[in-house]
Amino acid sequence: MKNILPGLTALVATIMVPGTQAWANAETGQPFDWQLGFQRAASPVMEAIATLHNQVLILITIITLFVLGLLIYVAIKFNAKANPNPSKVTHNTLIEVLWTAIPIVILVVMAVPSFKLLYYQDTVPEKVDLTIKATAYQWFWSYEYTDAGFEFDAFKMEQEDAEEEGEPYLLATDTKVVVPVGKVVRVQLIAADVIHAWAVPALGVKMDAYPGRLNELWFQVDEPGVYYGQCSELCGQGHAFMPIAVEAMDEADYQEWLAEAYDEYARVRSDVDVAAAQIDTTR
Ligand SMILES: [Cu+2]
Repeated sequence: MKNILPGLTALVATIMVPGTQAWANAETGQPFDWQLGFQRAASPVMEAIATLHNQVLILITIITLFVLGLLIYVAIKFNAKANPNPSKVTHNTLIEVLWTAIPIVILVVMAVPSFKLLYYQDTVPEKVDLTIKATAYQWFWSYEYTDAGFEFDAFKMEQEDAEEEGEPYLLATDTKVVVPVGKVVRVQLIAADVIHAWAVPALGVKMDAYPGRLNELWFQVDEPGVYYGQCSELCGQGHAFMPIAVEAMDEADYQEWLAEAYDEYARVRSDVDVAAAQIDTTR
């Protein structure tokens, strides 16, 4: 019963208060038992996605209840017992115009905020604070901090290590992507072998990484924390073993990390250690 309560609370709050994040009381940006809706939003884009989702949910609930009401009305009023001599009417121009026009109006009403959001998430803001180039390999990610001039690889964290660190296995990585809170981060995406995708639900980002083509996405993290994601394009047998972990820090902590990371990673790298990417899929 205790487990059902957050879900019920979320359901009631979602129905009663449009646009709220009913799951905001969840402690982390991760999924939890009996969750309804998305993971807790941690970026303006994800907040906008959740809001639009909740608004459309209200709209489809009203439409579904209306259609259900009509069906019940028809089943009761026009069944063979209640209505032994059926009407022979086959056309009613007014109703036909209405049931064409009203759905079109509803679709247009839905399209306006939907397209607004689509362009909002698609357009990288002019002022970018940090650019990270993510390269996808079978089966890990490599991150280059282009301005600072260093790069590192991020492999999945082994199960024993994840349990020890209290991090979710298959979502945690041995090295995290670190970003400052409240800053616009641009991620440029490319793949070295096959198509992969870089996705972090709490940040509202998901973008394919192609060989030979540079894609880009942007996000801005609202509060410090670790946000997990996964490769979201089937990319081979190790597809499930190339997670993404983004850690957002306050500016001061970020600068400290940056200095340390520079000392550790800045180097000229001749090639990627592909042998290290071989994943034991037997476990
Ligand atoms: Cu992949």
